[in-house]
Amino acid sequence: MTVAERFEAAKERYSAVGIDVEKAVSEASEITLSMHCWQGDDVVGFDQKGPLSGGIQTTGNYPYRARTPEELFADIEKVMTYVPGKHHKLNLHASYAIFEDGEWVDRNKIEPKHFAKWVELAKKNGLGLDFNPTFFSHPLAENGTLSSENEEVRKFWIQHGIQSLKISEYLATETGQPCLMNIWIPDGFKDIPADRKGPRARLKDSLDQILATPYDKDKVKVSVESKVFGIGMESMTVGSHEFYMNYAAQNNIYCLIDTGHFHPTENVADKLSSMLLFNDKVALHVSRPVRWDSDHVVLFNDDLRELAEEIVRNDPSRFFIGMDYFDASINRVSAWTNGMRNMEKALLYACLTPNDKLKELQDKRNFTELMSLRERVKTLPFGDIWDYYCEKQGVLTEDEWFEDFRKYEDEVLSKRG
Ligand code: RNT
Ligand code: ZN
Repeated sequence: MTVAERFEAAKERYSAVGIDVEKAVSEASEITLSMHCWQGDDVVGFDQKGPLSGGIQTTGNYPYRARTPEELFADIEKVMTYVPGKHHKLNLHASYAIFEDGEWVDRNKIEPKHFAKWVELAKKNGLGLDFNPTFFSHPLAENGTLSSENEEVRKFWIQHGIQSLKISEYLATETGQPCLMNIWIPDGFKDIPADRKGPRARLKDSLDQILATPYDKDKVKVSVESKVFGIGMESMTVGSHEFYMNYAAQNNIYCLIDTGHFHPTENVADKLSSMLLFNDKVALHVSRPVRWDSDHVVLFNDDLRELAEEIVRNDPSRFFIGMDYFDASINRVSAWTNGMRNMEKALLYACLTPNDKLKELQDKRNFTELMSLRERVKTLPFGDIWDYYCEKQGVLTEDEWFEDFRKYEDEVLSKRG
């Protein structure tokens, strides 16, 4: 059977539970995902020689890591050919500044021009751009950044934040779309701190100083990302969830919820509706926690489906959906692709869920039928709609993309040293 034939048959099955498949397909394709640039090179970036630091780690040594802007760009373009959806963005980190003609400047001096090549890439591929200052993998980030007790160090990182605002504004101007600038810092303590308030007060003051810099609030949206712990920061993180939730509310900026940054038994999907009652938007880093790590490749699993359902039920345009995972133990291009496609799958799956009907059953407290309908939906031929969705947008289907990727690995990636 062709994809079109399978689609027609599947459509009938979905109509039987009241789902308008064409509408679902078109809704899903309008949702914007921001693809992180850092899966392609193990979060190494171009501005430092040292190792990744800040309580995040990439493990594994699969070959063919992108080592230059050209290689990373080629891989990004390849991944994008496998991702359906019409309006995507690329999410950059400051450490991916591109220096030319032997120039190099430190993070407190980076400027828009160091991201001109990224703008070119974005424009060529019709992508928006988001930005993250990089408060890790740097000699001055070893003992705290925005919360540091060393005033010189703290000043350096405040200036990095200010430069990042300028760069974000430039990215927004160039792409004609708002740029989300997300702040995550690795500051924290391995063991029980004697003073929790001091570091948090300094973080608050540092953020105040960064945000006091004039910037165009229509173009740049600022978010702050919390984390419950990091490797080597097991006892306390300065940027906790309570800290940022209050800071964001008071300063009219956004909270970013990374799905890997909570205790493993917390349901992150459950948090979104609460956030939306008090904020016009919520920012996300979609990631997959596994025990103590937060950044495994995103899979099409229950957690992701529940997250996507919350997004779809509560108006996808109220979310900044960024991806955040990295794995160096498998091919980086296929890891990247799987995570992006899985997010797309979960959103399409959520659009193909009879959400109104399920809500009605809940409101009638008819939990008997609610459970049964939910389970019935799970056995509908979702794969046939997914393949149609891919094909319609000129992207290879589930049976096809991996073979094509293999060719890229053989013909392009394997030539890398
Ligand atoms: C780390 C945070 C942060 C980073 C990226 C590279 O735990 O999730 O978002 O993953 O900024
Ligand atoms: Zn994150």
